Amino acid sequence: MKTLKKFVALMTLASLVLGPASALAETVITKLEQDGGSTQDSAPVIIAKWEMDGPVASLTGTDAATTAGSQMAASGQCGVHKTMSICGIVTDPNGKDDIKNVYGDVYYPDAVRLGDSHVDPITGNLREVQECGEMVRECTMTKLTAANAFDLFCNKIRTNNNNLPTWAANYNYANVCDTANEGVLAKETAYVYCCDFTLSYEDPNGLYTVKVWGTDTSDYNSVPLENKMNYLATTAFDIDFTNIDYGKVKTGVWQEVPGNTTWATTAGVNGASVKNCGNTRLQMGVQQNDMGIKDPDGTSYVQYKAAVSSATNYQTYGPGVLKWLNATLDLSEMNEMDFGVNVSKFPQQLQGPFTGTMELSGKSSTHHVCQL
Ligand SMILES: [Ca+2]
Ligand SMILES: [Ca+2]
Ligand SMILES: [Ca+2]
Repeated sequence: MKTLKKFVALMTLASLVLGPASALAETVITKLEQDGGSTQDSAPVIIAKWEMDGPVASLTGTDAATTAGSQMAASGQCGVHKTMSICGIVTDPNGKDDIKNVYGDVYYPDAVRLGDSHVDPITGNLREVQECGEMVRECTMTKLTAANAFDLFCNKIRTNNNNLPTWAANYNYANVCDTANEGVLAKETAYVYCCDFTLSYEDPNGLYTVKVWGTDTSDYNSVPLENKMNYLATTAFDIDFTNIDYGKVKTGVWQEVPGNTTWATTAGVNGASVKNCGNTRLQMGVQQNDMGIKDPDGTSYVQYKAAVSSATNYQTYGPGVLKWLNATLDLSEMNEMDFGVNVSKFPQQLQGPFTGTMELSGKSSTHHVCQL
């Protein structure tokens, strides 16, 4: 025992001599707080805010629907994003030039989980939500010239899209635009700030919270002004095949033509892949004609089957029937489409080869629910 105690004592001494630098890793607590930060009477004031079709430079003042507030439309094309401009009218009790920075913050719809295929359009990386309704991104705004600000808000929006803006209490078009009412844009006592925000073609449809807030030279933060922007549902898909060739088919034997998960840059024959290009989840439907394999009285001898993804079973369907396939494609998911045909009889009066048509349809499916 004595020997052991000595050993411990020696070890303690050794660590004292070597000091903290001998550690491989140490955690140190750091701390700071913002000088200013909390809202004060002299902080900037967000008078009104809105979203419109971008980019800012085109000063559109438009959105996708006449419904009150802002609605944005997705492209429905893979890789084609939507540029949305976020704007706010900002003033400050110390004068408009006391305003330092103004930001637009966009938050995902609360209830939506993105799935495993969602790619952030700015970073190019896969992105899942870490918490329900988390911030998508923040953009830093720049101010418009007084002339552009007045024309955009007091002419274009007031006249053509009157119900677009969200207002802070006690503000309206009269006390923003009319000289007789000391309008803040008419008298140039406020600025309009805007930024461009990229909505991916595959950002989920739904209600996004959008906040505009600012800071001043004393580092005081405004109260944010927020609304809900509705990214309207668009269901769309793309395929990388123009033909399905079943090849040589034996009577009564299923002939399968599996797809693949390799996207063909030029659409061709077989190797079928489908990709979700909308902002909803996607269910695929398929319908085929009888390829002319029938008797004169209309009796048909063809059956088909199809599946999306190798993880689901084939579903069979007859000619002329629209079959909705069970698998659902997540946002921007690409997957295979597998097809099969069974000809129970080749009528002797007919000669091949036989050709027909396949119609593919897409319909929206509800998003994954966020329950993190
Ligand atoms: Ca101020
Ligand atoms: Ca609208
Ligand atoms: Ca393919």
